Amino acid sequence: MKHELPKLSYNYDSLEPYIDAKTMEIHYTKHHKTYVDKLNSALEKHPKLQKMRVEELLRDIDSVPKEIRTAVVNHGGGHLNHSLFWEILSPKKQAPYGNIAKSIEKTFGNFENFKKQFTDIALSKFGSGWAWLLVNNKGKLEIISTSNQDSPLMDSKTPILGLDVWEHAYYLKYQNRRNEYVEAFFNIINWNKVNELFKEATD
Ligand code: MN3
Repeated sequence: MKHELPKLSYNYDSLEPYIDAKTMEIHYTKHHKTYVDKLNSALEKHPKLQKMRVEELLRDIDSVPKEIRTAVVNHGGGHLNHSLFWEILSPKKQAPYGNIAKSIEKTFGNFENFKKQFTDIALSKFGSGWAWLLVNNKGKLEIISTSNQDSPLMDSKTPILGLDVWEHAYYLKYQNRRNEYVEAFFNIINWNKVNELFKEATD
């Protein structure tokens, strides 16, 4: 079984003006595609691992053979992180609602505090990586960042909202203005999907 690029549920230009069509196209057809291809080639000689979901490989990364472990972390992580990212974006502006909205208020005081903490983490990530809202192993919401394509799953944490802060995610439109990109992100979050993932992670 080969891993595949997931279908997008919107067009490259659907997230304009917040994420431009050219960035979406390159990000999806080049960057994400390369993670998928390199994951498949890393698993080429490991038929047993080919049958596993990327989530399973990453949750138990220590049992992945040493000679392909780094490739699975980088390319498996890259594949999974981007697959989540596309899903939690929406062309239609939504306000946070439901259980996730309640839980954000409970954990961070109010939505503005959450947004500020998430933004601070996203802006202070040095170099390439991701900012996450996740459910930790105690079932609590937490904001963290990870480097490169490291997945929070390797640390037993389940991501429910993620923002790619690699320069390739925003440089064409925003150049060095990562702050404007992070601000824009809050206009295109698919809270419906985040609610779903929150439910799965806490069930
Ligand atoms: Mn990316």
